[in-house]
Amino acid sequence: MVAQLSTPGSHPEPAFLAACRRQPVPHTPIWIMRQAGRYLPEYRELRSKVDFVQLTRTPDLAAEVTMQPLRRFELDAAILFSDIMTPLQGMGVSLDFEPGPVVKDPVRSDAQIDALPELVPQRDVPFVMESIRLVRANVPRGAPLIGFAGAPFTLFCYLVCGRPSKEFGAARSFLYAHPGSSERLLDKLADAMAAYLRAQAEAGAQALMIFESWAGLLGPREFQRFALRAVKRTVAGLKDVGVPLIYYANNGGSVLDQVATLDVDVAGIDWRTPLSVARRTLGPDKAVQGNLDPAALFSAPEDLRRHVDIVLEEAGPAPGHVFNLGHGIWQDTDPDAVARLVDYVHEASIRAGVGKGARA
Ligand code: 1CP
Repeated sequence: MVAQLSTPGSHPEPAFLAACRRQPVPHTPIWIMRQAGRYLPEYRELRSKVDFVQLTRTPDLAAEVTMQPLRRFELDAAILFSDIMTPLQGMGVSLDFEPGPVVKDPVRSDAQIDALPELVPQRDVPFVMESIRLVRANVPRGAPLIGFAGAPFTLFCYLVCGRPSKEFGAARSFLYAHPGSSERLLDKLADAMAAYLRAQAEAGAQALMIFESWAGLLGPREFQRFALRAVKRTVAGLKDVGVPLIYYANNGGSVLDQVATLDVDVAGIDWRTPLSVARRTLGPDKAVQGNLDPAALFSAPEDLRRHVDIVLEEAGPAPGHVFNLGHGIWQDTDPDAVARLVDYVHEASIRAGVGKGARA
């Protein structure tokens, strides 16, 4: 957790960082999961010339793609252009993006688990830290930069299953067939991600987000035994890192009570759980991030405003709300709808005076 001190005479903190720390803000800050990517013509243009892995490994290109959405929209934060699988590639895991990650040799034996090396970020993925430094030096409006990693269980899903899947059956059955080996693999991933996230903060990332994209695959008992235990280990490794931590559990409504026990500043909420319910379950010590349905960006403009009003209302007047979608933006979204969304979140939250109220 982060100390809530502000230095007298310093510049006002960016709204995104203030909201993460549940401090009052002039407007509700907004950024969008997957904001750098295929719905943007300028991304597709660059991608037509450079393959995805090359983009992530070339600091000036990764920094450029990170900043593309901030030039177009008045977003309150940038997120590093990279992928949750990038550090695993750095650990020697051979994989392709098609466009989702496909692992050449899925990890299914103790020998493979033992062979996974420790991650040394400066040695194995130095381009990530270099990209962070470039973004920090050039980002429009001095917007804060979010570094990120996959949560151990979500990485486990791709490593064990080998490719994107609706059910990740091979990964889920591995948990039951080999619980001890699963825990060992999750522990290794947890430690690697702690080192990775710390290195990102040291390079200049001003907040760190952990993506548990496949939280919804597990019942509450398995979530607790495998996913929560492992991510707690990552979070424990980041205790004194000094920047806000965000944990996002997609389709995580049934495990929110468990998320409440995680020592992070912000909980990312998908669109299936109203923010008022999330706030009640999480208690006053966590900010919330979310949670407009990505499909709502296909509404008529006046309807989109109504959907935004509902999210702002559900978040309530207390500080500690970062507006976002409930999951990543769809690639066929009209960028003009994003512009309308960003501008309206600012306008409506200023009008309503939300985020300035007393703490809940
Ligand atoms: O062809 C291309 O251009 C590659 C498509 C692509 C992109 C643009 C992939 C492959 N990854 C990314 C970038 C990316 N991935 C970012 C940075 C961009 C941004 O957010 O602005 C981030 C934060 C991620 C994180 C990521 N990758 C997650 C967690 C977030 C989430 O959406 O749940 C996950 C699950 C992945 C795996 C992955 N990598 C790529 C794809 C298409 C996928 C999803 C595969 C699947 O559905 O299982």
